[in-house]
Amino acid sequence: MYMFSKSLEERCNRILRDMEGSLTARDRVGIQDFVLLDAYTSESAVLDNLRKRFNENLIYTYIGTLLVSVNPYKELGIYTKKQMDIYMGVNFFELPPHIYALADNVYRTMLTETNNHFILISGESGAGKTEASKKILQFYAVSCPSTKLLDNVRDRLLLSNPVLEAFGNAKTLKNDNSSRFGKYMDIQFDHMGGAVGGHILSYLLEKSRVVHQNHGERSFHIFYQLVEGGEEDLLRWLGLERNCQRYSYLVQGECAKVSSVNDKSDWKTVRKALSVIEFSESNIESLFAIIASVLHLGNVTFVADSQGYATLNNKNYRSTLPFQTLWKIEARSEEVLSPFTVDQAVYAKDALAKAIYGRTFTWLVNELNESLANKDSSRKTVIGLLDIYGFEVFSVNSFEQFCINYCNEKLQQLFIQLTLKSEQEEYEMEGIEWESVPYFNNKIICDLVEEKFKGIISVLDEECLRPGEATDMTFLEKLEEKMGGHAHFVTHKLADQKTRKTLERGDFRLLHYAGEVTYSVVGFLDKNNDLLYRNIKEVMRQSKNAIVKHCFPSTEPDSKKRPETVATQFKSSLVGLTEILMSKEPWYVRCMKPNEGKQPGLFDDVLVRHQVKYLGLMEHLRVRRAGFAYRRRYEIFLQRYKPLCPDTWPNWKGTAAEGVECLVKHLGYKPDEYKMGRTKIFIRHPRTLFATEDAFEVCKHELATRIQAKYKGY
Ligand code: AD9
Ligand code: MG
Repeated sequence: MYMFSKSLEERCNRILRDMEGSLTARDRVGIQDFVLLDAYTSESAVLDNLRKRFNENLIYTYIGTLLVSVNPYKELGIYTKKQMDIYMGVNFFELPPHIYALADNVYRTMLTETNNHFILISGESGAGKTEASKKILQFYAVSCPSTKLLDNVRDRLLLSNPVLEAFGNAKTLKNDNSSRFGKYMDIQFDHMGGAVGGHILSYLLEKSRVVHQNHGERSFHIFYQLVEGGEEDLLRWLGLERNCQRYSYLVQGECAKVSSVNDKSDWKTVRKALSVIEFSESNIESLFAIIASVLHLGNVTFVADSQGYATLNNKNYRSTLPFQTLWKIEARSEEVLSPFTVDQAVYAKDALAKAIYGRTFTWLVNELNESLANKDSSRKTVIGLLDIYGFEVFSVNSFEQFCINYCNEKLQQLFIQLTLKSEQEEYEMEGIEWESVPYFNNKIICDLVEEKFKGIISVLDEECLRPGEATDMTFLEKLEEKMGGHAHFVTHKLADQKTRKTLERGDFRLLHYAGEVTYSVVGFLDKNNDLLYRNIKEVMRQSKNAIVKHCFPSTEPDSKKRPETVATQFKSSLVGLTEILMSKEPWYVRCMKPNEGKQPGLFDDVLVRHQVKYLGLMEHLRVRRAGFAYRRRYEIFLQRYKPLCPDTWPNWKGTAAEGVECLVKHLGYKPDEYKMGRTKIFIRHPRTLFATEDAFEVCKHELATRIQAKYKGY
């Protein structure tokens, strides 16, 4: 439980006690907040500090209220209940940096200011975003008020994670548990701070993974969990063998087993989670029947008949399967596919597998939302957690990486807008003297990708409108025509001689904020169109499987009206996300990868330096250092703290600004500790504000005692 009601003395004693018990000199290695670093403009000094702390297993460091985290790739024992207790209800800078301190600070700010917040967790693939978001959720689960009803919500919030991860995460070359979808989750709190509900928004699942994985990668965890962990009778019922090697869709990457992943025990967790979240047994059955049917579908092969048309290869036609859905798909699709060549039939089969899985994932998110929904209409405040797929570069990058990296580009833009840009604009607006800090604005890259009529997505959509004529290569040619000369775009044709050697004819390269990525255009048109044969949709509609039926509704817009392309849908959903985030107070966790080998204890200077650069940490630090950590409108500041000064209490007659001036003079603020803007007071260090807040607590306490004494005799 939180400490709001405890006296200041009690609180201080508790902090001291806890600190004595848990803090050692080791906890103070290096500097805990980069803002206090003397050589704060030196990248090397920042890097040294990060390395020094990392070597002592101190993975967290602040830049003001921003938390920098370096993935330790090992268990540190710093996420215990005891640690949570230490951080609960304690001022941000009183203890060593921790993700719990940030979570606690966001929570308490939300409660005192009754407004909405979000935590943007960013960093490249494998940097620790998903882990960070889980730690935050776990902290709230433990620290928020508890009742029987609230505990039920808490369990559902916590258990939604393993379910979503099973269906939406997979092993990639970068990360054994890589998020292959974007997730934004609102945790809703009532006015007492109880977690009363949640809502999840998911963004573009990488469903192509269902049918194809690159070498060293896997499909989504759930497939392996089912095959490895599924109960005997369940597998029998689904017609599955306990052997991943048997399923063509599971062995493309030739690494069905991963040492860091335990599919068997994860299966148990997911099964249990589905029950707690109250999925009905029939829905659970339907869900696993779909997973199994995708696996069976993957094993369907075609041979050419005497006319060269595709026909089902009967060897794989197993008539003993208990569920009819699959047969319908196959049996009917045989009719549908019969005029196809073998290649076309395989293509249609893969498209179907991807569509079924993608739509089932959407269904799953909707079901989780039903389960997390808070039916009570009273006003709630929320903390949003954004955990999206990180920036990634592979040896071959395709449409999926293009979308993922574009998304990261947008989040970087949001970060810039909310921190570097708006911060500086605010000083200007408030007339605060300020030496501006230059920074790289990645808007130019966002525009290159998304600008109406001109951007890469527009060109791609245009090509998708010319079926039969356009190809991936004509798309590339159009890009060359339109983007030629752009500082962040290059192709084989446009490149100078030296760069040309590093590009294939079918590539285009984008100079992203986080580094160069070369994309192969192969498959761009197809993946962006994401078309499914109408006949197949009709067959799916007749399925007996309740989820499939639901996912292919008869009211689906007809093919006469062109559906929006994948990239355009994604672009719109990111615009929607930006709007959601812009209406809330931002907090940041910047995650970093210490090395490319997922190794504990290895700090690769070059790699970390690169991340320090592109994450904009130096610029952020400069703005923070020169800036003012805290600002408040005069009216609000005066209203809260006026009891601290006899001249302002109980009523101040002059303007709010004059009242604040009088108040801070009385409190002994030194001239360099604060500045008076047009509408707000700016306070340089949080410690000044904390001292004021503590004085306020004491004053409140005294006031209450005096009032009590006064009315005692009545
Ligand atoms: V991706 O963009 O989804 O591919 P993330 O989400 O940034 O990526 P993730 O959180 O999944 O990375 O972390 C990768 C792995 O690093 C985890 O599976 C853990 O094994 C490891 N990790 C990350 N953070 C921590 C931590 N705080 N403590 C210990 C960690 N291990
Ligand atoms: Mg992740």
